[in-house]
Order: sequence, then C-alpha cells, then structure tokens
Amino acid sequence: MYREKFISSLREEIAEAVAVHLTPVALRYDYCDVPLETNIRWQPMVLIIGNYSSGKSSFINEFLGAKIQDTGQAPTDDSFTVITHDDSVPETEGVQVTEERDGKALLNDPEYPFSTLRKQGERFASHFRLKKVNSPFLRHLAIIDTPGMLDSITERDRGYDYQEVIGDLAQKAGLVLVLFDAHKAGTVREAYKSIRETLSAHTSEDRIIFVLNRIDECASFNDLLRVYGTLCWNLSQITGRKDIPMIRLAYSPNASPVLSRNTGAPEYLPLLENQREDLKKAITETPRRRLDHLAAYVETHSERLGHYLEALLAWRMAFRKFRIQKTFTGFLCSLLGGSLATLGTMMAGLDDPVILAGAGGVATILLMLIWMTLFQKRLEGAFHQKKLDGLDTLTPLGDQTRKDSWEAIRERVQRHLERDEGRYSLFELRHDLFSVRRAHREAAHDIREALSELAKMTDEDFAEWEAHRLTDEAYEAEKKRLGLSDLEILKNSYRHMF
Ligand SMILES: Nc1nc2c(ncn2[C@@H]2O[C@H](COP(=O)(O)OP(=O)(O)OP(=O)(O)O)[C@@H](O)[C@H]2O)c(=O)[nH]1
Ligand SMILES: [Mg+2]
Repeated sequence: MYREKFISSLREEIAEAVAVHLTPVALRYDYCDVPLETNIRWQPMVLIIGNYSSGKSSFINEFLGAKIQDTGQAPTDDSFTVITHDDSVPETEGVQVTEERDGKALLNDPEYPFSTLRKQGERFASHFRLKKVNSPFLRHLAIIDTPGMLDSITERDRGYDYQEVIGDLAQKAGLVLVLFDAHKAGTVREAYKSIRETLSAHTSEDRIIFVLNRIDECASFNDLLRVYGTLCWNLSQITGRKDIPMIRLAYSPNASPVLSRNTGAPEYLPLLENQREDLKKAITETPRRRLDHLAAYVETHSERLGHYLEALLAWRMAFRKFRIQKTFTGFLCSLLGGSLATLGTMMAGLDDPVILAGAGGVATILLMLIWMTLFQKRLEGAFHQKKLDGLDTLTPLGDQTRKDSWEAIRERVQRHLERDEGRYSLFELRHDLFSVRRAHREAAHDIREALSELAKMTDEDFAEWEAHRLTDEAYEAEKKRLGLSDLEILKNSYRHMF
C-alpha cells in the first residue's frame, strides 16, 4: 500500500503547487471561477457510463465485493452515485455502505469537487448521491455509477442536462469506462451523443476504455465474435475513425444466473479471463495514471493562463497608447482654443496680461474638461468595441498549440474585457505574467522529472523501500528533518537515502 500512499502524497503536492503558483493569479483575472486545484485535490475517480442494463452496477458490485448498488433488467437506477471510501466499519465485518448522503449536501460541500454541477438544478440534486463503503479498493480512488443511457429519453425528460453532467464528470475523472452489453452493441442514441461529442470534448482518448460486458450471455464463441464485430463497426461509425478503440471483454459472474449456479458456463469464458484482469488492473492503476494527467493539467493551465494574461496585457497596452494619444490631441485642441480665447480677449480691447492669461487658461481648462467628458469617453468606447471585434488579433497565433489555447480562453478573455473591471495596474499584470511563465517552466518541469523517476520505480523498488523504511511516521519525520518534499525526493533521487 506504500506505493498508493506515496502517489496520493505526490498528488497533494502538485495540487499545492497549483494553489500557490497559479490559482491566486487565475482568480484575480477571472481566468476561472473556482480555485484551479479544486478538481485535482480530490482522489482520482473512475466514471462508469453506458447503456441501461449493460451491467454497470453489477460490475461495480463485483469490483467492490458486495451488493452496494441496485441492479435489475429494466432501466433500474436513474441516479448518479459517487462511491467513496470510509473505514469507520472494519473490513472484517464485511464490505458495506457505511454512510449515505444526498445530492444537495454533496453539491454544497467544499470537500467534494462537485460544486460546478450545482447549476443543473433541483432535479439533478435529487438524482445525485454519495455512498461511503469500507472496501479496500476505494482507498485511493472513487467510483461513479451513472444512470443508463436510453434511446427514448430527451434532456427535458431527465430535467437536467445529462450530457453536460457526463462531460463535467468525465473532465474530472482519471478513467472513463464505457460499457456496452451484448444485446445492444453500440446502438443507443444517448451513447452515440456521449461518445461522439461529450467525451471527445471533455477528456482525452487515453482515459477512455470501451468494455463489451455480459459476454457470458453469448450463445457461442461465434456469437461473441459477431457481437464484438458489430460493436467495432458501430464504434468506428460513431467516432468517425478507421482505427477502432481498444475494447475489453468482461462479465460479472455473480450477476449471471448460469455462472452463479455453476452450470453450463460457455467454454470460451476461461480464455478471456485475462481481459477481466487487465480491466481490473487499469482501474487500480488510475491513481498512478492520474499523476500524468495532473502534470498535463499543470502544463496546460499554466500555458493558457500565460496566454490569457498576454492577451490582457496586449489590450491594456494598446488602450494606454490610445488614451495617451487622444489625451494629447485633446490637450492640443484645448490649447488652441485657449489661444483663440486670448486672441479674442485682446481683440475686444483688453490688454491686461493677467486677464489675457486668465481668459486663455480658463478656456483651455474648460475645453479640456469638455474633451475628456464628451469626446474622449466616446472615442475610448469606440476603440474598446473595435478591439473586441478584432479579438483574434490581440495575440499572435503562430502554431496549432497557440490556436488551441486561444480557442480555450477566447470566450473568457472577451467576457473579461467586456466587463473590464481593471482592478490591477499594468505593472501588476506584467509581474503576474512573469511569475506564471516561471511557474510554467519550473513547476511543470519539476513535476515531469519527478514522474519520470517514479515511472522507473518498480514494485520491487517500492517493496525494498518499504522494507527498509521506516514506518510512515519515521519517513515523514525524516522528510521534515531534511526539509524535502516528496517531489524533491523523487526528482533528486534522494530516495536512495531512505
Ligand atoms: N448474464 C449476465 N448478466 C448480467 C451481467 N451483468 C449484469 N447482468 C444482469 O443485467 C441486469 C442489469 O444489470 P445492472 O447492473 O443493473 O445494469 P446497469 O447498467 O447498472 O443498469 P441501469 O442502472 O439500469 O442503467 C441485471 O439483471 C444483472 O443481473 C453479466 O455479466 N452477465
Ligand atoms: Mg445501474
């Protein structure tokens, strides 16, 4: 278990780096509404989606080793259930639900990363819940069971935006399992939309595993091949790609009447046992893979935040230049007006220098005031609008990476400039851009280095490390004495010292 503990501790450090280096700047300039580390601080999640009755809940029960979720042939469960760990009841008393909480509590609890789903409203809150379970598999990851995807239902019937919820959860998840069953191999309408649009927009391919479940129900090996072929064909149609994603084959022995009675199991099943093992391994590997995602998360957000600030800086500089030019023009015009006033006063026969200077000065000030309140404001408004219309020219978009990052932040930049609350100076903006760029270079680099060191460590290394080391307390004490973090220990190979 030491390995998992170490991984959790690294995750905590990455979240801390984000909290210190990126979040304050990001919140200050409206780059995001909630702290950037909100989604990464919580433990890794495995999201399970798929057709109704494809065996999602049975699969989870099988994995946890107890009947935690309701199962049944018809669409059974139309709720999203977050299943997480709790050890208030010892495992020796059997795996069981130790606590349940409703959706409202879950959406409003800052300890959980679900506040972004609050906007889905009451109907969603009543279809969202938390179960705490004392299964050892949940120590370092959480599982989310979801309502089955249907053909006949619309967003209005559900009362909340189902695809948006799936997208939000997929974005937070370290792994997404998409389950199909042998009866409906890739033909359900909601599944089509989820795979084609929602998942591709919210997560990366390497985080998705397609699973053909309930394979024990195929009449023969030939039948299984036919179903598998159908699913491959449907998936390539849905994704619009020729290369078919990897599909794992699975079944839940306890949910199958034949298998649980131990009679007439299809003879091909034992040959496919390795598939179920691989799937289990992929799930238990989620915390480790999650670290790679977090490294990418830090890199992406520090880069985008830098790009965002660059755009604000470009806008501010252009605006300042425009303002200086126009103020100068206004001043020249007012000065001219003041001179004309002096000339007029002279022509009226007054030659007292004090009166002449007073008339010129008063006229200049009055004209400047009129300029500033009437013309300058209008000109600035027009300039602002022009810049908003030509937003894409604000920063250079040389390569595809810049274009992608601009695509991701463009709307936010626009919203910010439309409001233009200007709670910061040009100097502060430059300073913050500099520190974000440095965080991008250094923090992201440190994390990558530490992770590549971690990847080199084998299970034996961990076992050896654990054998030599140290209780958790002793390790923590030694770390503290040396003033090192887990990241530094990995990065500098200090682990040999322990
Ligand atoms: N033979 C067999 N039956 C299964 C398997 N997995 C699930 N079932 C059965 O299929 C039915 C549906 O299973 P569930 O686990 O409720 O499916 P679900 O995807 O959670 O369904 P919804 O929550 O309604 O979307 C139940 O009657 C299960 O007993 C399996 O691997 N083999
Ligand atoms: Mg279910």
